[in-house]
Amino acid sequence: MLFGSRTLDLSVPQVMGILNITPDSFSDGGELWSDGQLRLEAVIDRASAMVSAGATLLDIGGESTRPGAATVSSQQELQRVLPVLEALKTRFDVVLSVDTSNPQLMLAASAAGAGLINDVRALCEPGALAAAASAGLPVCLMHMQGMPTTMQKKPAYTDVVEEVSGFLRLRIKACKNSGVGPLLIDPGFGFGKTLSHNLALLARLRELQALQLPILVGLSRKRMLGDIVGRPEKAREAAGIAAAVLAMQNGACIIRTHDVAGMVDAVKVWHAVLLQERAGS
Ligand code: 9MG
Repeated sequence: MLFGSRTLDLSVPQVMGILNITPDSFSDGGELWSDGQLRLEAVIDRASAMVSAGATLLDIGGESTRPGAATVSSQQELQRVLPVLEALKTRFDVVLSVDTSNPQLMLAASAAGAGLINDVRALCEPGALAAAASAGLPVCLMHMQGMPTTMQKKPAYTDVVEEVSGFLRLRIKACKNSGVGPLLIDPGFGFGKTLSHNLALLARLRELQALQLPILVGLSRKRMLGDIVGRPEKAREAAGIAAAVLAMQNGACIIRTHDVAGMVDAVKVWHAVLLQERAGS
């Protein structure tokens, strides 16, 4: 699949490293900041470590979607993300994804060398469909029930897999009507979902293949893993790998993670077994 100027073979799962550049993000927020300033050298070092470990995409986020996180203005988000994109695009031969719902940033990021728009609001913000169409980049459409500030208050579904799938189907249609694409889809683990909803989505992820689009998943360090293994965010790597392997087994082809090296090894093992299976022994 073509991501801007770079092609990735999605028949082998690809690992997307998370590069949160917010001072208050979920899990690793703030580590790249000092005295109220983003440390560009530290961002480059973090990106370099993830690329060396085998990430083929980096997801750059300037707005935290953690439940209850502070909102950022459009201008602040642009000021955070664009210098990072500029710094990374010439240094690393990977797809730079921009985690944003902001139409202005979608356009500016496309001009600055981004290869993917990752929108947790599935282009529902006013102007987002038109901006993504003009940006001309692939878009990952994620499902979320509610909005980040309130989404974990009382998530409710009759059949979570059917409802996530139905929502994505509508957004795919809206994108096609507006000339947006190519598309990827994401069930949005943890976004307006209880543990039981998340587990149902993971167990039945294969059903989303009916939408005939590449599936991206983000499970890394999430609360659902903490609820299962009882460990703090930074000690959930093994749990995240187990969940990602299940997701790959059920059709996921991009894995969004904080912990790239271990995930790359897991993908290699999973893929080696797949090839052996296909060889028929
Ligand atoms: C930005 N972000 C945080 N969690 C995510 C997830 O699960 N999927 C995608 N696509 N983006 C996410």
